[in-house]
Amino acid sequence: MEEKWWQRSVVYQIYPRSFQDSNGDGIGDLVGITKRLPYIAGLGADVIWLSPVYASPNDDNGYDISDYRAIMKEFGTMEDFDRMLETAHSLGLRIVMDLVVNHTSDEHRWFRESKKSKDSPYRDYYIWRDGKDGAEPSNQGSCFGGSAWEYDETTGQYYLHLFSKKQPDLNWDNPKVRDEVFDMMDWWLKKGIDGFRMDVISLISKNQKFPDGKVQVGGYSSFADVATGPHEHEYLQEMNRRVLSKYDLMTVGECPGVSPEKARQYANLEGTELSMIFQFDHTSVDVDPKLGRYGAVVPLNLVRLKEAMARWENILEGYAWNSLYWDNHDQPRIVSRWGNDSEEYRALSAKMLAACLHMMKGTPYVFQGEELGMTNYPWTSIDQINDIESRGNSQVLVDRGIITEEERMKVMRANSRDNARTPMQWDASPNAGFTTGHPWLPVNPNYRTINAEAEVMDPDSVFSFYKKLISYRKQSDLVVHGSFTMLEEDNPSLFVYKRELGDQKMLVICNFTDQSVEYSIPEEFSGAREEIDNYPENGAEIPEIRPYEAKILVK
Ligand code: ISL
Ligand code: CA
Repeated sequence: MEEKWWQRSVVYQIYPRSFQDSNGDGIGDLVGITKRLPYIAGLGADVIWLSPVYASPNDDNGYDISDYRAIMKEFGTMEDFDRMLETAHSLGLRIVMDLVVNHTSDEHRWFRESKKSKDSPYRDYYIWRDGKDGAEPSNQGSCFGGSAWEYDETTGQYYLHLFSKKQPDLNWDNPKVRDEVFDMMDWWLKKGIDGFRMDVISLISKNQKFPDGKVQVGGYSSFADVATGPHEHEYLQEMNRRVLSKYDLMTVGECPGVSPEKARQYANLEGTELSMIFQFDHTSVDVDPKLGRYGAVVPLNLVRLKEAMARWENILEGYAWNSLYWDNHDQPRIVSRWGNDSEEYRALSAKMLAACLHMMKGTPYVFQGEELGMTNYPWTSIDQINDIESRGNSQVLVDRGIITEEERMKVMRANSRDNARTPMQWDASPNAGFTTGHPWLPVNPNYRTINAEAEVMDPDSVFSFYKKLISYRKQSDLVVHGSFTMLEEDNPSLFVYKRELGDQKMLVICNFTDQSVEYSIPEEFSGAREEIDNYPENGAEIPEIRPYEAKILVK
Protein backbone atom coordinates (compact mmCIF):
# COMPACT_ATOMS: atom_id res chain seq x y z
CA MET A 1 0.00 0.00 0.00
CA GLU A 2 1.23 3.50 -0.87
CA GLU A 3 2.50 5.61 2.04
CA LYS A 4 0.19 8.36 3.29
CA TRP A 5 1.79 11.64 4.41
CA TRP A 6 0.31 11.32 7.90
CA GLN A 7 2.05 7.98 8.46
CA ARG A 8 5.43 9.74 8.56
CA SER A 9 4.15 12.81 10.44
CA VAL A 10 4.41 13.81 14.07
CA VAL A 11 1.44 15.75 15.45
CA TYR A 12 1.72 18.56 17.98
CA GLN A 13 -1.44 19.35 19.96
CA ILE A 14 -2.21 22.93 20.95
CA TYR A 15 -4.68 23.70 23.73
CA PRO A 16 -5.24 27.31 22.66
CA ARG A 17 -6.44 28.66 25.99
CA SER A 18 -3.09 27.77 27.58
CA PHE A 19 -0.59 28.19 24.76
CA GLN A 20 0.26 31.89 24.31
CA ASP A 21 -1.63 35.03 25.27
CA SER A 22 -0.97 38.06 23.06
CA ASN A 23 -3.14 40.79 24.59
CA GLY A 24 -2.72 40.42 28.35
CA ASP A 25 -6.18 39.07 29.18
CA GLY A 26 -4.65 35.89 30.63
CA ILE A 27 -6.16 33.67 27.91
CA GLY A 28 -4.20 32.18 25.03
CA ASP A 29 -5.29 33.26 21.54
CA LEU A 30 -4.74 32.83 17.80
CA VAL A 31 -2.30 35.73 17.46
CA GLY A 32 -0.27 34.10 20.24
CA ILE A 33 -0.30 30.75 18.44
CA THR A 34 0.77 32.37 15.17
CA LYS A 35 3.77 33.94 16.91
CA ARG A 36 4.84 30.53 18.26
CA LEU A 37 4.48 28.48 15.06
CA PRO A 38 8.25 28.64 14.31
CA TYR A 39 8.85 26.93 17.68
CA ILE A 40 6.72 23.95 16.59
CA ALA A 41 8.41 23.81 13.20
CA GLY A 42 11.74 23.93 15.07
CA LEU A 43 10.78 20.85 17.06
CA GLY A 44 10.21 19.01 13.80
CA ALA A 45 6.51 18.27 14.23
CA ASP A 46 4.65 18.84 10.96
CA VAL A 47 0.95 18.67 11.86
CA ILE A 48 -0.90 20.71 14.48
CA TRP A 49 -4.05 19.47 16.16
CA LEU A 50 -5.81 22.57 17.37
CA SER A 51 -8.26 22.00 20.24
CA PRO A 52 -11.57 23.87 19.60
CA VAL A 53 -11.40 27.55 18.70
CA TYR A 54 -15.08 27.98 17.76
CA ALA A 55 -17.59 30.31 19.47
CA SER A 56 -18.41 28.82 22.85
CA PRO A 57 -19.74 29.77 26.28
CA ASN A 58 -16.85 27.65 27.67
CA ASP A 59 -18.74 25.35 29.98
CA ASP A 60 -16.19 22.71 28.84
CA ASN A 61 -13.54 25.07 27.45
CA GLY A 62 -14.63 25.10 23.83
CA TYR A 63 -15.93 21.52 23.63
CA ASP A 64 -19.37 23.14 23.86
CA ILE A 65 -19.81 24.98 20.56
CA SER A 66 -22.44 27.64 19.99
CA ASP A 67 -21.45 28.52 16.42
CA TYR A 68 -19.33 26.23 14.24
CA ARG A 69 -18.55 28.98 11.76
CA ALA A 70 -17.29 31.63 14.16
CA ILE A 71 -14.16 32.02 16.29
CA MET A 72 -14.38 32.23 20.07
CA LYS A 73 -14.25 35.94 20.98
CA GLU A 74 -11.44 35.50 23.49
CA PHE A 75 -9.32 33.73 20.88
CA GLY A 76 -9.63 36.42 18.19
CA THR A 77 -11.28 36.78 14.80
CA MET A 78 -11.70 34.79 11.58
CA GLU A 79 -9.00 37.06 10.06
CA ASP A 80 -6.65 35.94 12.85
CA PHE A 81 -7.52 32.36 11.99
CA ASP A 82 -6.85 32.83 8.28
CA ARG A 83 -3.51 34.46 9.01
CA MET A 84 -2.57 31.63 11.38
CA LEU A 85 -3.42 29.00 8.77
CA GLU A 86 -1.48 30.81 6.07
CA THR A 87 1.57 31.23 8.33
CA ALA A 88 1.43 27.57 9.32
CA HIS A 89 1.32 26.45 5.71
CA SER A 90 4.22 28.72 4.81
CA LEU A 91 6.27 26.97 7.54
CA GLY A 92 5.33 23.52 6.24
CA LEU A 93 2.89 22.88 9.09
CA ARG A 94 -0.55 21.41 8.49
CA ILE A 95 -3.52 22.24 10.71
CA VAL A 96 -6.08 19.69 11.85
CA MET A 97 -9.15 21.16 13.56
CA ASP A 98 -11.09 19.66 16.42
CA LEU A 99 -14.57 18.61 15.27
CA VAL A 100 -17.03 18.37 18.16
CA VAL A 101 -20.27 17.05 16.70
CA ASN A 102 -21.54 14.47 19.16
CA HIS A 103 -23.06 17.48 20.91
CA THR A 104 -23.37 21.24 20.63
CA SER A 105 -23.66 23.93 23.27
CA ASP A 106 -27.17 24.52 24.64
CA GLU A 107 -26.57 28.07 23.38
CA HIS A 108 -26.30 26.89 19.76
CA ARG A 109 -29.15 28.23 17.61
CA TRP A 110 -30.28 24.68 16.77
CA PHE A 111 -30.80 23.85 20.43
CA ARG A 112 -32.49 27.16 21.27
CA GLU A 113 -34.96 26.43 18.47
CA SER A 114 -35.30 22.77 19.44
CA LYS A 115 -36.27 23.68 22.99
CA LYS A 116 -39.09 26.02 21.96
CA SER A 117 -41.73 23.40 21.16
CA LYS A 118 -42.35 19.78 20.31
CA ASP A 119 -43.15 20.78 16.70
CA SER A 120 -40.09 22.93 16.15
CA PRO A 121 -38.35 21.93 12.88
CA TYR A 122 -35.24 21.57 15.04
CA ARG A 123 -36.85 19.33 17.68
CA ASP A 124 -35.35 16.14 16.25
CA TYR A 125 -31.88 17.64 15.96
CA TYR A 126 -31.52 16.52 19.60
CA ILE A 127 -32.72 13.59 21.69
CA TRP A 128 -35.88 14.32 23.68
CA ARG A 129 -37.85 11.84 25.82
CA ASP A 130 -40.73 11.81 28.29
CA GLY A 131 -39.85 11.00 31.90
CA LYS A 132 -40.57 7.62 33.47
CA ASP A 133 -42.67 7.60 36.66
CA GLY A 134 -41.91 11.26 37.27
CA ALA A 135 -38.14 10.81 36.91
CA GLU A 136 -35.47 10.55 34.21
CA PRO A 137 -36.27 8.31 31.21
CA SER A 138 -33.37 5.97 32.10
CA ASN A 139 -30.46 5.63 34.51
CA GLN A 140 -27.67 6.69 32.12
CA GLY A 141 -25.04 8.89 33.74
CA SER A 142 -23.20 11.87 32.31
CA CYS A 143 -19.42 11.60 31.90
CA PHE A 144 -19.12 14.63 34.16
CA GLY A 145 -21.23 13.23 37.05
CA GLY A 146 -25.00 13.02 37.65
CA SER A 147 -27.75 12.01 35.22
CA ALA A 148 -27.37 12.21 31.43
CA TRP A 149 -30.95 13.57 31.22
CA GLU A 150 -31.97 17.15 31.92
CA TYR A 151 -35.59 18.16 32.42
CA ASP A 152 -36.77 21.14 30.41
CA GLU A 153 -39.87 22.95 31.64
CA THR A 154 -40.85 24.53 28.32
CA THR A 155 -42.16 21.25 26.92
CA GLY A 156 -42.03 19.00 29.98
CA GLN A 157 -39.52 16.59 28.40
CA TYR A 158 -35.93 15.55 29.09
CA TYR A 159 -32.98 15.93 26.69
CA LEU A 160 -29.91 13.71 26.57
CA HIS A 161 -26.45 15.04 27.42
CA LEU A 162 -23.64 12.51 27.78
CA PHE A 163 -21.40 15.37 28.96
CA SER A 164 -22.52 18.55 30.78
CA LYS A 165 -26.12 19.72 30.67
CA LYS A 166 -24.81 22.57 28.54
CA GLN A 167 -23.73 19.97 25.93
CA PRO A 168 -26.95 18.41 24.53
CA ASP A 169 -26.32 15.40 22.27
CA LEU A 170 -27.14 15.76 18.58
CA ASN A 171 -29.45 13.17 17.04
CA TRP A 172 -27.33 11.63 14.26
CA ASP A 173 -30.23 9.39 13.22
CA ASN A 174 -31.80 12.56 11.76
CA PRO A 175 -30.47 12.99 8.18
CA LYS A 176 -30.84 16.78 8.50
CA VAL A 177 -28.28 16.77 11.31
CA ARG A 178 -25.84 14.88 9.12
CA ASP A 179 -26.42 17.34 6.25
CA GLU A 180 -25.71 20.30 8.54
CA VAL A 181 -22.53 18.74 9.96
CA PHE A 182 -21.19 17.69 6.55
CA ASP A 183 -21.87 21.18 5.09
CA MET A 184 -20.04 22.78 7.95
CA MET A 185 -17.05 20.43 7.56
CA ASP A 186 -16.90 21.24 3.87
CA TRP A 187 -16.93 24.95 4.66
CA TRP A 188 -13.80 24.59 6.81
CA LEU A 189 -12.09 22.29 4.32
CA LYS A 190 -12.61 24.85 1.57
CA LYS A 191 -10.62 27.28 3.72
CA GLY A 192 -7.71 24.89 3.35
CA ILE A 193 -7.47 23.10 6.70
CA ASP A 194 -5.81 19.70 6.59
CA GLY A 195 -8.12 17.43 8.52
CA PHE A 196 -10.13 16.82 11.66
CA ARG A 197 -9.67 15.31 15.10
CA MET A 198 -13.17 14.06 15.86
CA ASP A 199 -14.32 14.38 19.44
CA VAL A 200 -15.93 11.22 20.92
CA ILE A 201 -16.92 10.18 17.42
CA SER A 202 -17.57 6.61 18.56
CA LEU A 203 -20.56 7.91 20.56
CA ILE A 204 -22.57 9.51 17.74
CA SER A 205 -24.86 6.51 17.24
CA LYS A 206 -26.95 5.49 20.24
CA ASN A 207 -29.30 2.71 21.14
CA GLN A 208 -32.25 5.07 21.30
CA LYS A 209 -34.31 2.64 23.38
CA PHE A 210 -32.11 3.70 26.31
CA PRO A 211 -32.35 0.55 28.42
CA ASP A 212 -31.24 0.97 32.04
CA GLY A 213 -27.65 -0.18 32.61
CA LYS A 214 -25.56 -1.40 35.53
CA VAL A 215 -25.21 1.30 38.19
CA GLN A 216 -21.65 2.57 38.75
CA VAL A 217 -19.96 4.25 41.73
CA GLY A 218 -21.43 7.66 40.83
CA GLY A 219 -25.01 6.32 41.12
CA TYR A 220 -25.76 6.04 37.36
CA SER A 221 -24.94 3.63 34.54
CA SER A 222 -22.19 4.21 31.98
CA PHE A 223 -22.73 6.05 28.69
CA ALA A 224 -20.98 3.11 27.00
CA ASP A 225 -24.11 1.01 27.54
CA VAL A 226 -26.09 3.07 25.05
CA ALA A 227 -23.59 5.01 23.02
CA THR A 228 -21.72 2.49 20.94
CA GLY A 229 -23.84 1.78 17.95
CA PRO A 230 -25.51 0.47 15.90
CA HIS A 231 -24.97 3.01 13.04
CA GLU A 232 -21.56 4.60 13.69
CA HIS A 233 -19.82 2.97 10.70
CA GLU A 234 -22.69 3.79 8.38
CA TYR A 235 -22.51 7.49 9.38
CA LEU A 236 -18.71 7.65 9.13
CA GLN A 237 -18.78 6.04 5.69
CA GLU A 238 -21.40 8.56 4.60
CA MET A 239 -19.19 11.38 5.94
CA ASN A 240 -16.24 9.89 4.11
CA ARG A 241 -18.12 9.60 0.81
CA ARG A 242 -19.73 13.01 0.97
CA VAL A 243 -16.88 15.08 2.46
CA LEU A 244 -13.56 13.53 3.46
CA SER A 245 -12.81 11.65 0.24
CA LYS A 246 -12.87 14.90 -1.76
CA TYR A 247 -9.70 16.15 -0.03
CA ASP A 248 -6.27 14.83 1.01
CA LEU A 249 -6.74 14.80 4.78
CA MET A 250 -5.64 13.35 8.06
CA THR A 251 -8.53 12.32 10.29
CA VAL A 252 -8.34 10.91 13.79
CA GLY A 253 -11.36 9.81 15.74
CA GLU A 254 -11.43 9.92 19.52
CA CYS A 255 -12.99 6.56 20.31
CA PRO A 256 -13.70 5.74 23.95
CA GLY A 257 -15.02 2.20 24.34
CA VAL A 258 -13.66 0.92 21.02
CA SER A 259 -11.64 -2.32 20.95
CA PRO A 260 -8.71 -2.89 18.57
CA GLU A 261 -10.87 -5.40 16.69
CA LYS A 262 -13.41 -2.63 16.01
CA ALA A 263 -10.61 -0.18 15.24
CA ARG A 264 -9.72 -2.33 12.22
CA GLN A 265 -12.94 -1.02 10.73
CA TYR A 266 -12.80 2.59 11.99
CA ALA A 267 -9.23 3.12 10.73
CA ASN A 268 -9.20 0.62 7.87
CA LEU A 269 -6.35 0.97 5.39
CA GLU A 270 -8.75 1.14 2.43
CA GLY A 271 -9.64 4.59 3.81
CA THR A 272 -13.43 4.25 3.87
CA GLU A 273 -13.71 5.79 7.36
CA LEU A 274 -10.87 7.52 9.29
CA SER A 275 -7.07 7.67 9.04
CA MET A 276 -6.65 6.51 12.64
CA ILE A 277 -8.30 6.61 16.05
CA PHE A 278 -7.37 7.38 19.66
CA GLN A 279 -7.87 4.44 21.96
CA PHE A 280 -8.24 4.44 25.76
CA ASP A 281 -7.00 0.97 26.72
CA HIS A 282 -3.52 2.11 27.74
CA THR A 283 -4.74 5.21 29.59
CA SER A 284 -7.12 3.01 31.60
CA VAL A 285 -4.48 0.71 33.09
CA ASP A 286 -4.08 2.93 36.14
CA VAL A 287 -7.79 3.69 36.58
CA ASP A 288 -9.49 1.90 39.48
CA PRO A 289 -12.13 -0.41 37.95
CA LYS A 290 -14.68 0.30 40.71
CA LEU A 291 -13.91 3.82 41.89
CA GLY A 292 -12.90 5.24 38.51
CA ARG A 293 -10.33 7.87 37.70
CA TYR A 294 -11.54 10.34 40.36
CA GLY A 295 -11.99 7.85 43.20
CA ALA A 296 -8.46 6.53 43.63
CA VAL A 297 -4.83 6.90 42.60
CA VAL A 298 -3.51 3.63 41.17
CA PRO A 299 0.21 3.04 40.54
CA LEU A 300 1.31 1.84 37.11
CA ASN A 301 1.47 -1.88 36.44
CA LEU A 302 3.96 -1.96 33.57
CA VAL A 303 2.99 -5.46 32.45
CA ARG A 304 -0.59 -4.30 31.90
CA LEU A 305 0.55 -1.20 30.02
CA LYS A 306 2.70 -3.30 27.69
CA GLU A 307 -0.15 -5.71 27.14
CA ALA A 308 -2.45 -2.85 26.08
CA MET A 309 0.12 -1.23 23.78
CA ALA A 310 1.09 -4.54 22.16
CA ARG A 311 -2.52 -5.59 21.62
CA TRP A 312 -3.19 -2.46 19.53
CA GLU A 313 0.02 -2.86 17.52
CA ASN A 314 -0.65 -6.53 16.84
CA ILE A 315 -4.36 -6.45 16.04
CA LEU A 316 -4.10 -3.38 13.80
CA GLU A 317 -1.11 -4.72 11.79
CA GLY A 318 -2.10 -5.12 8.16
CA TYR A 319 -5.63 -3.75 8.72
CA ALA A 320 -5.49 -0.26 10.18
CA TRP A 321 -3.10 2.54 11.15
CA ASN A 322 -2.30 3.18 14.82
CA SER A 323 -1.96 6.45 16.77
CA LEU A 324 0.51 6.82 19.63
CA TYR A 325 0.01 9.14 22.59
CA TRP A 326 0.82 9.54 26.26
CA ASP A 327 -0.62 12.99 26.82
CA ASN A 328 -3.40 15.28 25.73
CA HIS A 329 -5.63 17.93 27.34
CA ASP A 330 -7.65 15.20 29.12
CA GLN A 331 -4.74 13.35 30.72
CA PRO A 332 -2.34 14.21 33.55
CA ARG A 333 1.30 14.94 32.59
CA ILE A 334 3.08 11.73 31.57
CA VAL A 335 6.37 12.46 33.37
CA SER A 336 4.45 12.77 36.66
CA ARG A 337 2.21 9.83 35.84
CA TRP A 338 4.49 7.05 34.54
CA GLY A 339 7.89 8.70 34.78
CA ASN A 340 9.43 10.38 37.80
CA ASP A 341 9.15 14.14 38.27
CA SER A 342 11.80 14.45 40.99
CA GLU A 343 14.68 16.79 40.27
CA GLU A 344 17.01 13.83 39.79
CA TYR A 345 14.95 11.87 37.26
CA ARG A 346 12.50 14.24 35.61
CA ALA A 347 14.45 14.90 32.42
CA LEU A 348 15.78 11.35 32.11
CA SER A 349 12.38 9.72 32.57
CA ALA A 350 10.65 12.20 30.24
CA LYS A 351 13.18 11.26 27.54
CA MET A 352 12.75 7.54 28.23
CA LEU A 353 8.97 7.84 27.81
CA ALA A 354 9.45 9.75 24.57
CA ALA A 355 11.80 7.13 23.13
CA CYS A 356 9.45 4.35 24.16
CA LEU A 357 6.50 5.91 22.31
CA HIS A 358 8.15 7.44 19.25
CA MET A 359 9.88 4.30 18.02
CA MET A 360 6.62 2.31 18.03
CA LYS A 361 4.49 1.84 14.91
CA GLY A 362 1.90 4.56 14.34
CA THR A 363 1.65 8.35 14.21
CA PRO A 364 2.99 9.94 17.42
CA TYR A 365 1.25 12.87 19.14
CA VAL A 366 3.02 15.41 21.37
CA PHE A 367 0.89 17.54 23.69
CA GLN A 368 2.14 21.10 24.30
CA GLY A 369 4.76 21.12 27.07
CA GLU A 370 5.30 17.36 26.95
CA GLU A 371 8.41 18.10 24.86
CA LEU A 372 9.73 20.15 27.82
CA GLY A 373 8.94 17.51 30.41
CA MET A 374 6.28 19.73 32.01
CA THR A 375 4.84 18.21 35.21
CA ASN A 376 1.55 17.98 37.11
CA TYR A 377 0.59 21.00 39.23
CA PRO A 378 0.70 20.90 43.06
CA TRP A 379 -3.04 21.64 43.57
CA THR A 380 -3.94 22.39 47.20
CA SER A 381 -7.59 23.46 46.95
CA ILE A 382 -10.52 22.45 44.74
CA ASP A 383 -11.13 26.17 44.14
CA GLN A 384 -8.00 26.22 41.97
CA ILE A 385 -9.48 23.60 39.62
CA ASN A 386 -11.42 24.78 36.57
CA ASP A 387 -12.02 21.43 34.82
CA ILE A 388 -15.70 20.45 34.79
CA GLU A 389 -14.95 16.71 34.61
CA SER A 390 -12.62 16.32 37.57
CA ARG A 391 -14.61 18.79 39.71
CA GLY A 392 -17.97 17.20 38.91
CA ASN A 393 -17.05 13.54 39.29
CA SER A 394 -15.03 14.03 42.46
CA GLN A 395 -17.85 16.12 43.97
CA VAL A 396 -20.28 13.23 43.46
CA LEU A 397 -17.86 10.88 45.25
CA VAL A 398 -17.40 13.31 48.16
CA ASP A 399 -21.18 13.80 48.44
CA ARG A 400 -21.74 10.05 48.48
CA GLY A 401 -19.13 9.64 51.24
CA ILE A 402 -16.86 7.52 49.03
CA ILE A 403 -13.79 9.78 49.31
CA THR A 404 -12.75 12.51 51.79
CA GLU A 405 -11.82 16.05 50.77
CA GLU A 406 -8.20 15.14 51.45
CA GLU A 407 -8.36 12.11 49.17
CA ARG A 408 -10.05 14.25 46.58
CA MET A 409 -7.07 16.61 46.43
CA LYS A 410 -4.67 13.68 46.18
CA VAL A 411 -6.68 12.46 43.18
CA MET A 412 -6.66 15.98 41.65
CA ARG A 413 -2.86 16.18 41.94
CA ALA A 414 -2.52 12.82 40.18
CA ASN A 415 -5.40 12.73 37.71
CA SER A 416 -7.15 16.06 37.12
CA ARG A 417 -7.32 17.13 33.48
CA ASP A 418 -6.14 20.58 34.65
CA ASN A 419 -2.64 19.16 35.13
CA ALA A 420 -2.33 19.31 31.35
CA ARG A 421 -3.99 22.69 31.05
CA THR A 422 -1.73 24.98 33.10
CA PRO A 423 -0.09 27.58 30.86
CA MET A 424 2.75 26.66 28.52
CA GLN A 425 6.13 27.52 30.07
CA TRP A 426 7.97 29.68 27.55
CA ASP A 427 10.68 31.37 29.61
CA ALA A 428 11.76 32.41 33.11
CA SER A 429 10.00 35.81 33.05
CA PRO A 430 6.85 36.37 35.19
CA ASN A 431 4.03 33.93 34.32
CA ALA A 432 6.50 31.95 32.21
CA GLY A 433 6.08 34.37 29.29
CA PHE A 434 2.55 33.05 28.76
CA THR A 435 0.81 36.32 29.61
CA THR A 436 1.51 39.82 30.89
CA GLY A 437 -1.82 39.67 32.72
CA HIS A 438 -3.38 37.23 35.18
CA PRO A 439 -3.37 33.67 33.75
CA TRP A 440 -6.77 31.90 33.64
CA LEU A 441 -5.20 28.84 35.31
CA PRO A 442 -2.10 29.11 37.53
CA VAL A 443 1.37 28.70 36.02
CA ASN A 444 3.34 25.80 37.47
CA PRO A 445 5.88 27.28 39.94
CA ASN A 446 8.66 25.19 38.36
CA TYR A 447 8.66 27.36 35.21
CA ARG A 448 11.89 29.11 36.20
CA THR A 449 13.80 25.90 35.50
CA ILE A 450 11.43 24.09 33.12
CA ASN A 451 10.81 26.35 30.14
CA ALA A 452 11.18 26.41 26.37
CA GLU A 453 13.78 29.16 26.19
CA ALA A 454 16.21 27.24 28.40
CA GLU A 455 15.56 23.91 26.70
CA VAL A 456 15.81 25.01 23.08
CA MET A 457 19.37 26.26 23.78
CA ASP A 458 20.44 23.12 25.64
CA PRO A 459 21.53 20.11 23.51
CA ASP A 460 20.87 17.76 26.46
CA SER A 461 17.34 18.97 27.22
CA VAL A 462 14.09 17.03 26.94
CA PHE A 463 13.20 19.31 24.02
CA SER A 464 16.42 18.46 22.15
CA PHE A 465 15.82 14.76 22.74
CA TYR A 466 12.29 14.95 21.28
CA LYS A 467 13.73 16.81 18.33
CA LYS A 468 16.28 14.05 17.79
CA LEU A 469 13.63 11.31 17.96
CA ILE A 470 11.31 13.15 15.58
CA SER A 471 13.99 13.72 12.96
CA TYR A 472 15.18 10.13 13.33
CA ARG A 473 11.68 8.79 12.76
CA LYS A 474 11.13 10.97 9.69
CA GLN A 475 14.03 9.49 7.76
CA SER A 476 13.55 5.89 8.91
CA ASP A 477 11.41 3.49 6.87
CA LEU A 478 12.07 0.97 9.60
CA VAL A 479 10.38 3.15 12.24
CA VAL A 480 7.49 4.15 9.97
CA HIS A 481 6.74 0.79 8.36
CA GLY A 482 8.60 -1.96 10.24
CA SER A 483 6.74 -4.72 12.06
CA PHE A 484 6.41 -4.54 15.86
CA THR A 485 7.13 -7.33 18.36
CA MET A 486 6.92 -6.91 22.11
CA LEU A 487 9.68 -8.73 24.02
CA GLU A 488 10.00 -9.40 27.77
CA GLU A 489 6.21 -9.27 28.21
CA ASP A 490 6.38 -10.32 31.87
CA ASN A 491 9.29 -8.11 32.89
CA PRO A 492 7.88 -5.71 35.55
CA SER A 493 10.59 -3.05 34.98
CA LEU A 494 11.58 -3.00 31.32
CA PHE A 495 9.57 -2.12 28.20
CA VAL A 496 11.43 -3.86 25.35
CA TYR A 497 10.40 -4.23 21.72
CA LYS A 498 11.75 -5.05 18.33
CA ARG A 499 11.06 -3.47 14.93
CA GLU A 500 11.91 -5.22 11.66
CA LEU A 501 11.84 -4.27 7.99
CA GLY A 502 13.59 -6.43 5.40
CA ASP A 503 17.03 -7.12 6.86
CA GLN A 504 16.97 -4.04 9.17
CA LYS A 505 16.21 -4.44 12.85
CA MET A 506 15.77 -2.12 15.84
CA LEU A 507 15.74 -2.97 19.53
CA VAL A 508 14.26 -0.47 22.01
CA ILE A 509 14.92 -1.00 25.72
CA CYS A 510 13.28 1.28 28.30
CA ASN A 511 13.67 1.10 32.05
CA PHE A 512 10.52 2.38 33.82
CA THR A 513 12.12 2.26 37.31
CA ASP A 514 14.65 4.19 39.40
CA GLN A 515 16.80 1.05 39.81
CA SER A 516 19.38 -0.49 37.50
CA VAL A 517 18.07 -3.62 35.83
CA GLU A 518 20.04 -6.52 34.39
CA TYR A 519 19.22 -7.39 30.81
CA SER A 520 21.04 -9.43 28.19
CA ILE A 521 20.24 -8.46 24.64
CA PRO A 522 18.94 -11.16 22.29
CA GLU A 523 21.61 -12.82 20.23
CA GLU A 524 20.18 -11.54 16.96
CA PHE A 525 21.25 -8.05 18.14
CA SER A 526 24.82 -8.87 19.02
CA GLY A 527 27.09 -6.31 17.42
CA ALA A 528 24.21 -3.86 16.90
CA ARG A 529 25.12 -0.18 17.02
CA GLU A 530 23.65 2.18 19.58
CA GLU A 531 21.70 4.89 17.76
CA ILE A 532 20.20 6.86 20.64
CA ASP A 533 20.55 6.80 24.44
CA ASN A 534 19.06 9.23 26.94
CA TYR A 535 22.13 9.17 29.21
CA PRO A 536 24.61 11.88 28.25
CA GLU A 537 27.74 9.76 28.56
CA ASN A 538 28.20 6.08 27.94
CA GLY A 539 28.97 4.91 31.48
CA ALA A 540 27.39 1.56 32.13
CA GLU A 541 27.10 -1.04 29.40
CA ILE A 542 24.61 -3.76 28.70
CA PRO A 543 23.74 -6.01 30.60
CA GLU A 544 23.01 -3.12 32.97
CA ILE A 545 20.11 -0.82 32.06
CA ARG A 546 20.39 2.27 34.25
CA PRO A 547 17.44 4.02 36.04
CA TYR A 548 15.00 5.38 33.43
CA GLU A 549 17.45 4.60 30.66
CA ALA A 550 16.26 4.28 27.07
CA LYS A 551 18.50 2.57 24.54
CA ILE A 552 17.85 2.29 20.83
CA LEU A 553 20.00 -0.27 19.01
CA VAL A 554 19.99 -0.86 15.28
CA LYS A 555 21.38 -3.66 13.15
O1 ISL B 1 -11.39 9.62 29.19
C1 ISL B 1 -11.40 10.68 29.72
C2 ISL B 1 -10.54 10.88 30.84
O2 ISL B 1 -11.33 10.65 32.01
C3 ISL B 1 -12.30 11.76 29.36
O3 ISL B 1 -11.78 13.03 29.66
C4 ISL B 1 -12.65 11.66 27.92
O4 ISL B 1 -11.51 11.91 27.17
C5 ISL B 1 -13.66 12.63 27.56
O5 ISL B 1 -14.70 12.51 28.37
C6 ISL B 1 -13.99 12.65 26.10
O6 ISL B 1 -13.19 13.65 25.63
C7 ISL B 1 -13.60 14.64 24.73
O7 ISL B 1 -14.94 15.05 24.84
C8 ISL B 1 -15.30 15.80 25.99
C9 ISL B 1 -14.30 16.89 26.35
O8 ISL B 1 -14.54 17.34 27.66
C10 ISL B 1 -12.87 16.42 26.25
O9 ISL B 1 -11.98 17.47 26.52
C11 ISL B 1 -12.70 15.85 24.88
O10 ISL B 1 -11.37 15.50 24.59
C12 ISL B 1 -16.65 16.40 25.68
O11 ISL B 1 -16.59 17.10 24.47
CA1 CA C 1 -5.59 36.68 24.98
